Amino acid sequence: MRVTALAGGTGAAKLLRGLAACLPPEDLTVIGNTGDDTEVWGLHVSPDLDTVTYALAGRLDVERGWGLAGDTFRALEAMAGLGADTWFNLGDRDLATHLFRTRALRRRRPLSRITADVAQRLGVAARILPMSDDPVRTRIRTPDGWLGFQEYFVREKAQVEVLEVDYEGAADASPAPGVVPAIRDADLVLVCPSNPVTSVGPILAVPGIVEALGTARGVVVAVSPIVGGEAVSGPAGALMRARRLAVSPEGVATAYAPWLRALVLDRRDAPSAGALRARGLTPVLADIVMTDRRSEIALARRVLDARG
Ligand code: FO1
Repeated sequence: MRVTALAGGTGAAKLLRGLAACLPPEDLTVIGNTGDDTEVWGLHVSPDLDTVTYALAGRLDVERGWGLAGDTFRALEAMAGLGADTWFNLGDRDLATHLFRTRALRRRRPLSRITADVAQRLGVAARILPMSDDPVRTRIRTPDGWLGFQEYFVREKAQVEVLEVDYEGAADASPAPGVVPAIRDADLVLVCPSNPVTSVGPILAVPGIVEALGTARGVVVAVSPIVGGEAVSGPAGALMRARRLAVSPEGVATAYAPWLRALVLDRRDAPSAGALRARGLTPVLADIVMTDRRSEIALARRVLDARG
């Protein structure tokens, strides 16, 4: 069964690990958010592409949810000693990925080719595609002005009020090669339990992707990142409110309407099932919160069964 997953952030990595245990890896394509991309010390960092790649390579630092397991931070210490910004922590081995990517980008190699190079070198058989090879940057408007996503999420620890979210560059971006066919031709398209506004939103903002979702030949299923009225992790609640979305399974359904067919929600949110059915969606109850490998695989199996 060919599965295409739209992914971003830490919630996605757990489910993708579960999926990789249930599918032949060559049947899995992941379309990664690049709205979180940022420049650190002159290097191009693609956090969501790296998190997905590291997760599928079995190399992710699962405690942090980003970076490489067992990494050291000697270069970071040395940069601090030189007075450089160090609020965004780059590990020593993680740096190699950013050096490799930045050098290739300077040689005008497309991000999609670079992402495939890194995945192949790390032994990942699944296909990982950036949503676009063109620059798209999520920006957050606060009472003190606009912030880049990492300034908001990491430097300010998401503790500032969100007035608006913008996907700069999205209107002029095109889906990366392979993205539209991967959505259109999959047996199952899965929206991972990622932040609907800043992890999935940028993907949907790339012209052509929502149309592909609307004409997908397979079932389009999302896993709710909201359980019991709040985000399982991260600032999804605040960002959904900024987008006037209810922080609930219904709000997730609104964010993904009209192309979503089924929504996997936590058993605690069973009361939302009726409202979802009334909107023509198939609610699928599951244990959404993944705390270990067993629960990651259990949720992945539940999602694959949701195909009906
Ligand atoms: N998240 C943090 O909260 N603090 C960090 O210092 C940090 C560094 C970092 C380095 C590389 C990378 O790929 C991700 C990193 N992240 C960090 C996570 C990053 O903010 C992602 O955008 C989030 O995972 C949300 O997508």
